[in-house]
Amino acid sequence: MVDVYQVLQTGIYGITCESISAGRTNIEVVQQLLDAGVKIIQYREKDKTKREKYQQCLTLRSLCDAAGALFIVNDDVDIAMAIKAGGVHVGQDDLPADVVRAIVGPDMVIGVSAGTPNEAAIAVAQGANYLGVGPVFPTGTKLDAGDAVGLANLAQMVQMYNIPVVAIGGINEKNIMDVHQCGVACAAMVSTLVGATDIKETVSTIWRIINSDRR
Ligand code: TZP
Ligand code: MG
Repeated sequence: MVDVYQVLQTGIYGITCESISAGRTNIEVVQQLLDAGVKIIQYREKDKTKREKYQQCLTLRSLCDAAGALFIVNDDVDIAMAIKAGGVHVGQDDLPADVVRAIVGPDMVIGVSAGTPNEAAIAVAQGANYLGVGPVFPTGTKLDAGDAVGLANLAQMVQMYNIPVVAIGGINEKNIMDVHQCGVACAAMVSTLVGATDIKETVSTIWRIINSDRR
Protein backbone atom coordinates (compact mmCIF):
# COMPACT_ATOMS: atom_id res chain seq x y z
CA MET A 1 0.00 0.00 0.00
CA VAL A 2 1.26 3.46 -0.91
CA ASP A 3 1.48 5.76 2.11
CA VAL A 4 -0.39 8.83 0.92
CA TYR A 5 1.17 11.28 3.31
CA GLN A 6 4.63 9.98 2.56
CA VAL A 7 4.24 10.34 -1.22
CA LEU A 8 2.73 13.78 -0.79
CA GLN A 9 5.95 14.83 0.96
CA THR A 10 8.21 13.79 -1.91
CA GLY A 11 8.26 17.28 -3.38
CA ILE A 12 7.24 16.55 -6.98
CA TYR A 13 3.72 15.77 -8.21
CA GLY A 14 3.49 14.98 -11.94
CA ILE A 15 0.37 15.77 -13.97
CA THR A 16 -0.32 14.59 -17.51
CA CYS A 17 -1.32 16.63 -20.56
CA GLU A 18 -0.70 14.77 -23.80
CA SER A 19 -1.09 17.79 -26.09
CA ILE A 20 2.00 19.47 -24.61
CA SER A 21 4.10 16.32 -24.14
CA ALA A 22 6.43 16.88 -27.11
CA GLY A 23 4.81 14.13 -29.20
CA ARG A 24 4.93 11.54 -26.43
CA THR A 25 1.87 9.70 -25.14
CA ASN A 26 0.70 10.02 -21.54
CA ILE A 27 1.86 6.43 -21.10
CA GLU A 28 5.41 7.23 -22.26
CA VAL A 29 5.57 10.39 -20.17
CA VAL A 30 4.33 8.72 -17.00
CA GLN A 31 6.75 5.83 -17.44
CA GLN A 32 9.58 8.35 -17.68
CA LEU A 33 8.34 10.21 -14.59
CA LEU A 34 8.17 6.93 -12.67
CA ASP A 35 11.61 5.91 -13.89
CA ALA A 36 12.85 9.26 -12.58
CA GLY A 37 11.40 8.39 -9.16
CA VAL A 38 8.22 10.49 -9.08
CA LYS A 39 5.76 8.89 -6.64
CA ILE A 40 2.56 10.79 -7.30
CA ILE A 41 0.92 11.06 -10.70
CA GLN A 42 -2.33 12.72 -11.66
CA TYR A 43 -4.11 11.86 -14.88
CA ARG A 44 -5.46 15.15 -16.20
CA GLU A 45 -6.67 15.08 -19.77
CA LYS A 46 -9.18 17.53 -21.18
CA ASP A 47 -9.05 16.51 -24.86
CA LYS A 48 -10.06 12.86 -24.83
CA THR A 49 -13.28 10.87 -24.68
CA LYS A 50 -14.27 9.10 -21.49
CA ARG A 51 -13.39 5.75 -23.13
CA GLU A 52 -9.92 6.96 -24.14
CA LYS A 53 -9.30 8.30 -20.66
CA TYR A 54 -10.47 5.06 -19.08
CA GLN A 55 -8.16 3.00 -21.30
CA GLN A 56 -5.13 5.16 -20.56
CA CYS A 57 -5.93 5.19 -16.84
CA LEU A 58 -6.09 1.40 -16.73
CA THR A 59 -2.57 1.20 -18.12
CA LEU A 60 -1.26 4.03 -15.99
CA ARG A 61 -2.62 2.59 -12.79
CA SER A 62 -0.73 -0.63 -13.34
CA LEU A 63 2.46 1.29 -14.17
CA CYS A 64 2.05 3.31 -10.97
CA ASP A 65 1.32 0.19 -8.92
CA ALA A 66 4.50 -1.44 -10.22
CA ALA A 67 6.49 1.66 -9.25
CA GLY A 68 4.88 2.07 -5.82
CA ALA A 69 3.39 5.40 -6.90
CA LEU A 70 0.02 6.91 -6.08
CA PHE A 71 -2.23 7.31 -9.12
CA ILE A 72 -4.85 10.04 -8.98
CA VAL A 73 -7.57 10.73 -11.56
CA ASN A 74 -8.63 14.33 -12.19
CA ASP A 75 -12.35 15.21 -12.47
CA ASP A 76 -13.75 11.76 -13.32
CA VAL A 77 -14.89 10.06 -10.13
CA ASP A 78 -16.40 7.23 -12.19
CA ILE A 79 -13.10 6.46 -13.91
CA ALA A 80 -11.27 6.62 -10.57
CA MET A 81 -13.73 4.06 -9.17
CA ALA A 82 -13.68 1.85 -12.27
CA ILE A 83 -9.91 1.50 -12.35
CA LYS A 84 -9.50 1.49 -8.55
CA ALA A 85 -7.30 4.57 -8.55
CA GLY A 86 -5.50 5.60 -5.40
CA GLY A 87 -7.16 8.99 -5.51
CA VAL A 88 -9.34 11.49 -7.26
CA HIS A 89 -8.78 15.22 -7.65
CA VAL A 90 -11.67 17.65 -7.96
CA GLY A 91 -11.94 21.37 -8.53
CA GLN A 92 -14.48 24.02 -7.69
CA ASP A 93 -16.63 23.13 -10.71
CA ASP A 94 -16.69 19.41 -9.90
CA LEU A 95 -18.59 17.42 -7.28
CA PRO A 96 -17.98 18.68 -3.71
CA ALA A 97 -15.51 16.64 -1.65
CA ASP A 98 -18.15 15.30 0.77
CA VAL A 99 -20.21 14.02 -2.15
CA VAL A 100 -17.10 12.47 -3.70
CA ARG A 101 -16.33 10.82 -0.35
CA ALA A 102 -19.81 9.32 -0.20
CA ILE A 103 -19.26 7.82 -3.65
CA VAL A 104 -15.67 6.58 -3.37
CA GLY A 105 -15.69 5.34 0.22
CA PRO A 106 -13.22 5.90 3.05
CA ASP A 107 -9.97 4.73 1.45
CA MET A 108 -9.56 6.78 -1.72
CA VAL A 109 -7.49 9.95 -1.45
CA ILE A 110 -9.43 13.10 -2.32
CA GLY A 111 -7.58 16.22 -3.45
CA VAL A 112 -9.40 19.51 -3.91
CA SER A 113 -8.25 22.59 -5.82
CA ALA A 114 -8.68 25.77 -3.80
CA GLY A 115 -7.73 29.26 -4.90
CA THR A 116 -8.90 31.07 -1.76
CA PRO A 117 -8.89 30.42 2.01
CA ASN A 118 -12.68 30.10 1.91
CA GLU A 119 -12.59 27.40 -0.74
CA ALA A 120 -9.84 25.66 1.20
CA ALA A 121 -11.77 25.79 4.48
CA ILE A 122 -14.81 24.20 2.85
CA ALA A 123 -12.68 21.48 1.24
CA VAL A 124 -11.04 20.66 4.57
CA ALA A 125 -14.41 20.56 6.35
CA GLN A 126 -15.72 18.24 3.65
CA GLY A 127 -12.93 15.75 4.19
CA ALA A 128 -10.31 16.56 1.54
CA ASN A 129 -6.99 14.74 2.14
CA TYR A 130 -4.90 17.46 0.51
CA LEU A 131 -5.37 20.88 -1.03
CA GLY A 132 -4.19 21.90 -4.48
CA VAL A 133 -3.48 25.62 -4.25
CA GLY A 134 -2.96 27.73 -7.31
CA PRO A 135 -2.22 29.00 -9.76
CA VAL A 136 0.76 30.17 -7.76
CA PHE A 137 2.12 31.93 -10.85
CA PRO A 138 0.52 32.70 -14.22
CA THR A 139 0.21 29.59 -16.37
CA GLY A 140 -0.55 28.90 -20.00
CA THR A 141 -1.60 25.32 -19.29
CA LYS A 142 -5.00 26.06 -17.75
CA LEU A 143 -6.60 29.02 -19.43
CA ASP A 144 -9.37 29.47 -16.85
CA ALA A 145 -7.04 29.08 -13.87
CA GLY A 146 -7.86 32.54 -12.51
CA ASP A 147 -5.52 35.12 -11.01
CA ALA A 148 -2.19 34.05 -9.60
CA VAL A 149 -2.33 33.34 -5.86
CA GLY A 150 1.29 34.36 -5.28
CA LEU A 151 3.85 33.12 -2.78
CA ALA A 152 2.64 35.11 0.24
CA ASN A 153 -0.92 33.77 0.00
CA LEU A 154 0.41 30.28 -0.65
CA ALA A 155 2.52 30.40 2.52
CA GLN A 156 -0.46 31.68 4.48
CA MET A 157 -2.67 28.84 3.27
CA VAL A 158 -0.02 26.28 4.19
CA GLN A 159 -0.13 27.64 7.76
CA MET A 160 -3.92 27.72 7.96
CA TYR A 161 -4.68 24.04 7.42
CA ASN A 162 -3.32 20.83 8.84
CA ILE A 163 -3.58 18.82 5.64
CA PRO A 164 -0.84 18.77 2.97
CA VAL A 165 -0.79 21.58 0.44
CA VAL A 166 0.20 20.91 -3.16
CA ALA A 167 1.21 24.08 -5.00
CA ILE A 168 0.36 24.31 -8.70
CA GLY A 169 0.61 26.71 -11.60
CA GLY A 170 3.63 28.08 -13.43
CA ILE A 171 6.14 26.19 -11.30
CA ASN A 172 9.55 25.42 -12.82
CA GLU A 173 13.22 24.98 -11.97
CA LYS A 174 13.64 28.75 -11.48
CA ASN A 175 10.89 29.27 -8.91
CA ILE A 176 10.67 25.85 -7.22
CA MET A 177 12.87 26.97 -4.32
CA ASP A 178 10.56 29.89 -3.52
CA VAL A 179 7.55 27.56 -3.66
CA HIS A 180 9.24 24.94 -1.51
CA GLN A 181 10.11 27.56 1.10
CA CYS A 182 6.41 28.31 1.53
CA GLY A 183 6.21 24.96 3.33
CA VAL A 184 4.21 23.04 0.75
CA ALA A 185 4.28 19.23 0.73
CA CYS A 186 4.98 19.21 -2.98
CA ALA A 187 4.76 21.14 -6.21
CA ALA A 188 2.53 19.89 -9.00
CA MET A 189 3.84 20.61 -12.46
CA VAL A 190 2.45 19.98 -15.91
CA SER A 191 4.39 21.77 -18.67
CA THR A 192 7.74 21.77 -16.85
CA LEU A 193 7.64 17.98 -16.57
CA VAL A 194 5.66 16.64 -19.54
CA GLY A 195 7.18 19.18 -21.93
CA ALA A 196 10.76 18.57 -20.81
CA THR A 197 13.18 17.29 -23.44
CA ASP A 198 14.79 15.11 -20.80
CA ILE A 199 12.19 14.32 -18.13
CA LYS A 200 14.61 12.42 -15.90
CA GLU A 201 17.14 15.23 -15.92
CA THR A 202 14.44 17.82 -15.15
CA VAL A 203 13.12 15.79 -12.22
CA SER A 204 16.67 15.34 -10.87
CA THR A 205 17.38 19.04 -11.16
CA ILE A 206 14.20 19.97 -9.28
CA TRP A 207 14.92 17.47 -6.53
CA ARG A 208 18.47 18.74 -6.23
CA ILE A 209 17.14 22.25 -5.70
CA ILE A 210 14.54 21.17 -3.15
CA ASN A 211 16.94 18.96 -1.25
CA SER A 212 19.55 21.70 -1.05
CA ASP A 213 17.03 23.40 1.26
CA ARG A 214 16.23 20.37 3.41
CA ARG A 215 17.69 20.55 6.85
N1 TZP B 1 -4.66 24.15 -11.89
C1 TZP B 1 -4.21 25.36 -11.56
S1 TZP B 1 -2.95 25.88 -12.55
C2 TZP B 1 -2.99 24.43 -13.44
C3 TZP B 1 -3.97 23.61 -12.95
C4 TZP B 1 -4.34 22.29 -13.47
C5 TZP B 1 -2.09 24.16 -14.60
C6 TZP B 1 -0.67 24.05 -14.19
O1 TZP B 1 0.14 23.78 -15.32
P1 TZP B 1 1.65 24.24 -15.39
O2 TZP B 1 2.07 23.88 -16.79
O3 TZP B 1 2.41 23.45 -14.38
O4 TZP B 1 1.68 25.71 -15.13
MG1 MG C 1 -11.77 19.51 -12.36
